[in-house]
Amino acid sequence: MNMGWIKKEMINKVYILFFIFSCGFYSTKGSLPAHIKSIYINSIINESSEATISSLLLEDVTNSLIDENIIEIVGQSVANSRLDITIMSVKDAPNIYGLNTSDEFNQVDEWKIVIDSNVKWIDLINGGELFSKNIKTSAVYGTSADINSDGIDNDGDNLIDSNDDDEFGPPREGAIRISIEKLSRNIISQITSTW
Ligand SMILES: [Ca+2]
Ligand SMILES: [Ca+2]
Repeated sequence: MNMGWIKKEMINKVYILFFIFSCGFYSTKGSLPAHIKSIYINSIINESSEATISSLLLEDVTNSLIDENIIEIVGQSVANSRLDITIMSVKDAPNIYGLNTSDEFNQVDEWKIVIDSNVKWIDLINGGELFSKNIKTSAVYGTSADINSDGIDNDGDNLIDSNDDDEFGPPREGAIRISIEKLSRNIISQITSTW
C-alpha cells in the first residue's frame, strides 16, 4: 500500500463525509417540524422608549401571518409554538452631516432610525427554539414635513417619494413605520424559511 493510494482513499472518505453532511443540511432545510401547526404571539417586550412601536409591530406581524395564511394563530394554552419578540432599542443616528454648506453649525439633514430586536420562535411541544435571531432594521428620514416629498429613498428600495407607496407621513413617524414593516417582513420570512 503506497502513500499515494492512502492519500486518495482519505480524500474519497472526506468527499463522502461532505456528501452526507450536505444531504443532511438540504433535507432538513425547507421542512417545518410536522408537530408545529399553530402559533401564539406573545406580548412584545419593549425595552425602548418608543411606547407605540410594540402595538404597531404586533399588528403588522399578526396581519401578515393571517394574510399570507402561514400558520394558525391561537391562544397560549393550546399553541404548538410561541413567538417571543423583544425590541431592545430604537435609536436615531445622523446619516449625513451638513448638506447645507451655508450652515456653519453643520446641521444634521438626514437621520437614520435603527430598531434593534431579538425574535425567538419557541417549540412548545418538544421544547427548545425553532430559531432565535437578532434583527436590525432601519429607515432614513430628513427634515422635510413629509417623507413623501423629502427626495430621500427612505426604505432603500430604489423608489423615491411619490413613486413609492410606502413613503408617507411625518419624517420620524414615517421612518419608524417603515422600520417596523421591515422587521415584520423579516420575522415572517424567518418563520417561513424554517418550513
Ligand atoms: Ca423608497
Ligand atoms: Ca421619501
